[in-house]
Amino acid sequence: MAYAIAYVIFFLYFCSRFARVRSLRARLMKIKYMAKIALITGVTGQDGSYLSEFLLEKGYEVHGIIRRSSVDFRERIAHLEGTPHFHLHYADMSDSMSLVKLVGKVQPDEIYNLAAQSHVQVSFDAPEFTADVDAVGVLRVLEAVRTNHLEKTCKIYQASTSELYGKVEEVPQNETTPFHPYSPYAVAKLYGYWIIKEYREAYNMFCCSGILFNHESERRGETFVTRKITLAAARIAHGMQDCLYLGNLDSLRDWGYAKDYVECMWLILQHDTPEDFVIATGVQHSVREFATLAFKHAGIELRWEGKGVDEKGIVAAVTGNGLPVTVGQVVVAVSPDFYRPTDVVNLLGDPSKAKRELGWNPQSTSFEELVELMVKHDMQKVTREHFNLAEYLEKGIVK
Ligand code: NAP
Ligand code: G4F
Repeated sequence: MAYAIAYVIFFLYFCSRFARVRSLRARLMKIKYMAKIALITGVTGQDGSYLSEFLLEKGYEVHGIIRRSSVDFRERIAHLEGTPHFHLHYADMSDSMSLVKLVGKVQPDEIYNLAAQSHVQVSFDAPEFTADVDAVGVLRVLEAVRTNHLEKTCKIYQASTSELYGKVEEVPQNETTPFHPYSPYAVAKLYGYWIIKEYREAYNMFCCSGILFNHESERRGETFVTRKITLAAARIAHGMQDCLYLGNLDSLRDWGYAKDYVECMWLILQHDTPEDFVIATGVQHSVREFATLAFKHAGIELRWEGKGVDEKGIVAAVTGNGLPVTVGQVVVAVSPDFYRPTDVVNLLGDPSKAKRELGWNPQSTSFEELVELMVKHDMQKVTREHFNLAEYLEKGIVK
């Protein structure tokens, strides 16, 4: 009898040890094969959508923050919704508690903080909201990580901007160029840049800023100048709009392709040490040059006449078949509505450090290719367009 009891006890003990070893082994296997977890704020934006695709392809589990809105269709990420390893959560950059809870729940290895009120001109109309989201929002993300005791394991990418150089103090701009922010947006982003640097030094956190110059795509918001131009060129070529109204045509930008730039965000977090990087193409063009090339791809050659507010873009030749425009017609005009109280007019980035240390190719998509792909996309889009934002833009109702 005693033998039988001893045998049962031994058997039960053996089973429990075996189960524990098995569960430990399962846990180790899970750690070994577990996908990295990324949390993206601003997942519905231009960059957030490309970054989600990029990280999912790399095998990440991707979590994104969305805001409640009266329209539920999230155009840029609609194709990802419902795919495995892609999860959306409600939170807001102005709501610390929502961020603390979400970071605790998701336990991310990497956070990409892309959420922002990202329109420079709008920041003059809504400066306080811009400061709350673009400046204090960064602090809230950092504190959410610390509150959940993840500061040793969770890396953070901050979407910083060439707008920090603002009223530029040198051309081209690199990581050592002094900042001179020139809009409420840039001032808010400057706080984000410094608080990231502060937490890196004070708490030894792996947090970095990518100082990204303008990057565009067929998913670019329709009120940024490049997309406003490509959409209008397409609409004018289809007889759906008469004239495009712009602000400062002399403004110079270093424009790259957003899809190329999200790779850099990831590379910055894979670097051995947490550092800030300028991400740019090193090539500069004016708004006027962008418009000339965009209209050319839509089948309309432009010539320019006049100066300042009186400058006009006039049809010089029609190269597209059967376009409803005539030589001599004014298709671009200037409206002071699109002038800014202070404007940043000379951005040109020096991406040498990113090239050297991250092995990133700053010119995988050229300016010419970028303009062409955006116009091609919009020529197709306008034929199926119902929502008439461009008409509002033409009338200057929204900026
Ligand atoms: P975007 O298309 O305007 O996207 C901004 C994103 O932020 C959207 O997903 C938006 O959500 C979200 N957002 C705004 N306010 C929020 C809030 N209170 N709570 C949660 N989410 C909020 O911008 P982007 O061009 O992708 O740029 C991404 C980031 O890079 C931004 O921080 C921008 O300032 C910075 N940046 C952009 C460029 C550029 O050339 N694109 C250059 C340098 C830096 P909704 O969809 O709900 O509005
Ligand atoms: O396309 P934009 O509105 O972009 P901006 O101001 O450079 O800001 C973008 O790039 C920044 C990086 O440098 C980001 F941080 C920011 O989030 C955003 O993505 O304007 C470009 C230039 C400006 O000088 C503006 O004055 O184009 C000029 N412009 C001329 N006419 C116009 C217009 N801009 C807009 N949006 N609309 C016009 O009609």
